[in-house]
Amino acid sequence: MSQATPTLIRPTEEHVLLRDLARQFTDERIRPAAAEIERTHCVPRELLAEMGEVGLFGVAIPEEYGGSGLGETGLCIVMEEITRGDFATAVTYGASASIGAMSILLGGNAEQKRRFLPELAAGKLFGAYALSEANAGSDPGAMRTSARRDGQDWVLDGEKVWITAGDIADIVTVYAVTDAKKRAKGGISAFLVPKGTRGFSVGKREEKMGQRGSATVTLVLDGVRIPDELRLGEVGDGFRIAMQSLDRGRLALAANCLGCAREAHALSAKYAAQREAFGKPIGEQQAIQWMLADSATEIFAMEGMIERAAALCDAGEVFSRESAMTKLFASEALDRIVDRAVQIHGGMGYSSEFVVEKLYRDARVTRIYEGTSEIQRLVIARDVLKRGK
Ligand code: COS
Repeated sequence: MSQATPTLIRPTEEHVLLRDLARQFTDERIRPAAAEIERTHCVPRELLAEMGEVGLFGVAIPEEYGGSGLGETGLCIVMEEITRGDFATAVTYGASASIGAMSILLGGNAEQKRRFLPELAAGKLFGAYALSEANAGSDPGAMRTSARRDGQDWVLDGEKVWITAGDIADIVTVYAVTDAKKRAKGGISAFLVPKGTRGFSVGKREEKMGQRGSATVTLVLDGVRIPDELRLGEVGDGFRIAMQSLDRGRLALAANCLGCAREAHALSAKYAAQREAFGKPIGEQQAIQWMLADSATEIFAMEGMIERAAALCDAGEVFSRESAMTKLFASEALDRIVDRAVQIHGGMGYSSEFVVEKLYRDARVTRIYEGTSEIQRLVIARDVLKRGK
């Protein structure tokens, strides 16, 4: 179901080519596999490897580190397109290409970037991001995972929960308390923990309402010894790295919402033109027309917000507020759009034989993960009060 209109108002030629590539890959490789990915609860490693081969993992990584340097704008384009085929595949991809790689790009020193980013860009190394804990979701400053210095090493203990792709990641950015008195104010540090490190293991896997193909796991750290050279940023800089990575992650997530919304809307428009009631297609009934009009309008707003926020990010501006606004609006609009899609499909929309049933389930978590809607409002309101506007 290809869209004729590109998201960008003035896309560069490279961004147009990138969208074509991501769209073709989605239509040929991801969409046909989506039902199987959902059924088996697994995005095949071979599919991720293929995405690496065609260059999708390096989109937001600068050229000097082996990426294509197409920035957050490029990443949003890929996220949107892949999500049209399968949300679970897109979030699995994003665990490495977005939030996993970005924490190294934002927090790493030159040596760490040279060592890890080219392999992440090629999709040969898979990254992930581990911040949340059982009692520290919206309030990560309350985390309990600790890192204590021991000679040239650090020893990490604790448990991280809700980690996307934590089961397949080769390298995980783990945030841990290094100063319990300071916490979010300089008492949290970031560490790169390679898979296979002694004491580092995968625990429980969540059974989820939607996005079932993407693995969401607990990671257990039991006396995990990490050399100081795998610490990201300065000691105490971890909270800043985590938040800056989330600024980008939230924007990419808004692009996921846009992709899912487009799919639900296109399916609804097609169904409304075909399905008849009272002697004519339901799309000719005003009740259905209003739903289609509202969804089209919200999709248009999402496109504009994502484009502007990504442009700010790529220009090196602070965009925390814009990222939070875009994530808030996109996830809440998506919720309304998938709800309308189910309503338009009637009883068929409630059947797992129809894709909109899956889209409805896939969408719900977007108002929760990478910061709930309530946290986005908090970020926005704090900035309003700080700037006085
Ligand atoms: N960019 C850079 N620095 C940031 C930042 C950002 N976006 N957000 C916060 N910081 C800095 C602050 O400037 C502050 O630094 P100083 O100590 O130098 O002043 C420090 O981090 C602490 O910030 P703050 O006082 O705002 O921390 P809080 O504990 O109040 O937390 C919120 C702020 C609620 C916004 C943060 O905890 C949050 O985003 N929570 C949701 C987490 C989340 O999204 N979880 C999902 C997990 S990932 S799937």
